[in-house]
Amino acid sequence: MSRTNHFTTIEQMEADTAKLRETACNVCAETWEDRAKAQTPHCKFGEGGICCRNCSMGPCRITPKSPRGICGANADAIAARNYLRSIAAGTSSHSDHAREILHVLKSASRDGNYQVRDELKLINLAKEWDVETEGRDIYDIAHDVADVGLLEFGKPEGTQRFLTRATEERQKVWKEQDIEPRAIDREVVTAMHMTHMGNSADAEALVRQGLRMSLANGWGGSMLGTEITDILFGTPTVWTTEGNLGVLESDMVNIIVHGHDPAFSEMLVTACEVRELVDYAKTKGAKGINVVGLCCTANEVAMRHGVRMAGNFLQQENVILTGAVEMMCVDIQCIFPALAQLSQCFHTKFITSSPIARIPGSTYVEFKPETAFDQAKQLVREAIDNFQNRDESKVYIPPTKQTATVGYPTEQIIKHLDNVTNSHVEIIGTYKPVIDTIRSGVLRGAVAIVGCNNPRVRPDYSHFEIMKELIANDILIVATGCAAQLATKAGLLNKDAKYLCGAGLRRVCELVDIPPILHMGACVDISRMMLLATGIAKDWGVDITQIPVVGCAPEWMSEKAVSIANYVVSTGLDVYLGIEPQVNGSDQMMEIITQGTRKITGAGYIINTDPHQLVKSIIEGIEEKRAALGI
Ligand code: SF4
Ligand code: MSK
Repeated sequence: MSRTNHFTTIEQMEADTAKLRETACNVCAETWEDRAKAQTPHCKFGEGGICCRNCSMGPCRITPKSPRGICGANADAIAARNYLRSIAAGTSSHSDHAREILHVLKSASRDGNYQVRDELKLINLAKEWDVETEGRDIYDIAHDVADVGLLEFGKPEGTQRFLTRATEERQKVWKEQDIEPRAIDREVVTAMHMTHMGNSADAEALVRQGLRMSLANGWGGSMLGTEITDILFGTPTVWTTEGNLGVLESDMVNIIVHGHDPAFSEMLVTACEVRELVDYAKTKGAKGINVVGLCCTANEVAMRHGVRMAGNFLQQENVILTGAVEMMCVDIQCIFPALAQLSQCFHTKFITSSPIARIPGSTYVEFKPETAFDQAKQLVREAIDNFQNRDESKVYIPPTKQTATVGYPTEQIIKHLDNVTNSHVEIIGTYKPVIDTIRSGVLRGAVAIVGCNNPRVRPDYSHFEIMKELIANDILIVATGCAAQLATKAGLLNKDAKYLCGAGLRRVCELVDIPPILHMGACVDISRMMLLATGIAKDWGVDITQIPVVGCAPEWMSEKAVSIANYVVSTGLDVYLGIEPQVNGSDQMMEIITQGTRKITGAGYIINTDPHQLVKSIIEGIEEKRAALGI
């Protein structure tokens, strides 16, 4: 048997889904596949971004016969305004998530529900922000840091503090192009103001605001979210865990944590380890409590606790369809409202916890930092009580799962590089070893693969095909979000995946003892990738636009992804998209997002819905950058 037979194919994943859809049929439930079919064909005006309902004179739709809305806005203005509003929603989502985490830091105390777990990171951030640290209690420092962070959202003057982490070249570009982001809330409010009826109709001006607002996300909200989460819950470290539906256990109480904000899931994970509750589960006939993650919450808890991962975005209904879930606890973002109704076909308790994500049919338990642990223990107790209500005739858990090595924030990447270079003191703590392997051609470059699933394409297929092709061509991958989850399910985060790599990447994996795809976290953690690319450019001594590193979102779907793609482009890295942004009703907008931004930031989109063509252009793009560097 070849080593590659250890991996799970898309066909195997689809066979599991097909079995679960039989269960759906038996309980008269619908799934996203049914709803996607019912929504097809999609509205062409919506797809092209040329339907405007920004005032009640409309909605106005652009056609050859009616090329302007009632106010005179044309396709370019309407598509650009809709695009900017998507970036505003995405920026708001990541940034509001960060704001919540900052409030949790503000509430942290030595004897409270939340403590500071990474004191060094807190001290470093305090110093970066000129918060006094000498002789002070760590919690006083934490509260001051939280206050400074919270001001990033609404300060009346100045730009985002984290911009100074970027290369000097990037900072110069942002200043010269007038896209340095000011307060996060201000950038979103400005975008909403610009897109109000009777304001901007200039597509380029609208896209420029999109770039600036996205930077308020990537180098503001998202970076804050990641930093503060690390301070509160610990900077991730490397764990070996497992992923896919086979992590659900037939003889244990299964609790799912789903969403993005780890403040809730961290408490639930801790509560599931409480001896008294584990014993209580045993009195109810279960062997124990099995807490597993879904979507980006899975990434968060896997890389801090090794918690196993049930799957990614389009797998969320499959998890309930196993019939073996006692409770699903959700926080924010990417949660199908359909889960509430689906849970009612089984014994599953569906718990919402945030005022940001209220879903009819759920049980709402508003999670508060002051009472978090008691609330988590109460929920776990209720899940245990629910074990006896499981209907065995409805249970089918696909056995498929894979081993995964996760948890490679920049700190871990540097640590692993240091481990293999400890005889060269001058390159300790730098990216120079990886730069040397890229320069010499052992590695051709690196790609950050991020993003969701989208029913517009065969789920997970594009991720899988692109990942396999890139590693076979000696291109290292860093992954976050649901793309990282596919890599988990497929077995590509297993160190054995080196057998799918080209000779150069395989050698690097063996030497550094890493898988060829490095799991960097949740979608909010793409800020880690920006710092990684920045570190490589700084240590290389070239502009960030020159390094053979690019971003790729093969199956993106959310407005967060639109904001992310814009901050990656603003950071100077090309972004390869497998799903077309909804602006193709405007030729000008298609030109701006693929070419026009290059004049502003030095980077742009390359779009191709065929994953094989897309990966071909990624490799060509990387080789072009190498050639331009003379390597
Ligand atoms: Fe129509 Fe203009 Fe109103 Fe939009 S803002 S709905 S294009 S009239
Ligand atoms: S969960 S934003 S589907 S990555 Fe972050 Fe996955 Fe995309 Fe949500």
